[in-house]
Amino acid sequence: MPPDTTLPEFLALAGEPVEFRALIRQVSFAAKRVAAELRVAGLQGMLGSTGHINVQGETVQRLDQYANEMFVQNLLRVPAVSDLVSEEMDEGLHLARHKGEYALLFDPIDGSSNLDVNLTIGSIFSVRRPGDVLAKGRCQIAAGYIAYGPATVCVLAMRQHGVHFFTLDPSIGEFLWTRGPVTMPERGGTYGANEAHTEDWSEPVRGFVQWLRGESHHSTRYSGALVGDFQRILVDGGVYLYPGDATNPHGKLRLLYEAAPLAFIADCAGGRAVSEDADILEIVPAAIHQRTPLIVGSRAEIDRFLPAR
Ligand code: AFP
Repeated sequence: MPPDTTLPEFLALAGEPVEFRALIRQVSFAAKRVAAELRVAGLQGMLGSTGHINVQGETVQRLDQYANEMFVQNLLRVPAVSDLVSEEMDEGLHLARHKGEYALLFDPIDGSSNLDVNLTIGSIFSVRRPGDVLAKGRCQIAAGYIAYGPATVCVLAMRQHGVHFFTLDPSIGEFLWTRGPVTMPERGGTYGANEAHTEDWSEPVRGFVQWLRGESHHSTRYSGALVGDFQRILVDGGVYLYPGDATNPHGKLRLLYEAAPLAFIADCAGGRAVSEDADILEIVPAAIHQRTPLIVGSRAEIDRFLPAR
């Protein structure tokens, strides 16, 4: 792939339908707006909270609200998108006047606690058929995330083409193809988890982390933002864990727009994602904001925690 291939060119060369290309174009435009806002938020008084509590029971940061508005506004322009599900919206948004080929499920800002301290955060998205919003994650058409770090990188996974990285060139405002198809290493050298909850974890989880830390000589890398920790694992291998604990017995992360898209990306790259007793991609959601434990990463290491059936 030529190094200056833009995201739209890549999708056209890949033969993706024009409606799907329009959807990804608007996702990438929303991401560019969020990236631009993040660069100046501290200068324009856009940090801090709105004072509102969302459906998750979490305090909404100004940038959470801004990013959600950018995704909604931009996706409303795509006639092929009939349904939107967002972490920041209590209910799904159905657009009856639209044709109804795609639903977009997204977490507009993942890692909000990193906003005021200028650390990596992300946006996560999942593309489904409208009738599959509450189907298992294996039915996803595509999934991806944008990591807002030293560079802004869009990672997009599609079944037929694998996982590809596109890096934003701010001088021309385009996401340019930079690598892919990406394969997740079979094993890694780090694991990410909030070990303050160790005492609440199940015995199998505690034993697995003990193995990672001991016999497997993994180091800890945990940033407070799933997207940044996942990006490390996708490139270098390893494991990220957010198991159930006393505060979140069913896990903290949301299935539809956090765990399932990352599980899809991991699967397309040769990795694997499980809850504590099932493959994430096989879980049938009961509600749009359902939570799940998430243990994701290098297949050989995940298989050791939960042998593939
Ligand atoms: P926020 O978006 O509320 O900061 O949560 C981020 C997150 O969902 C995920 O990105 C992190 O890995 C995890 O939660 C951090 O949770 P803890 O602060 O409980 O470790």
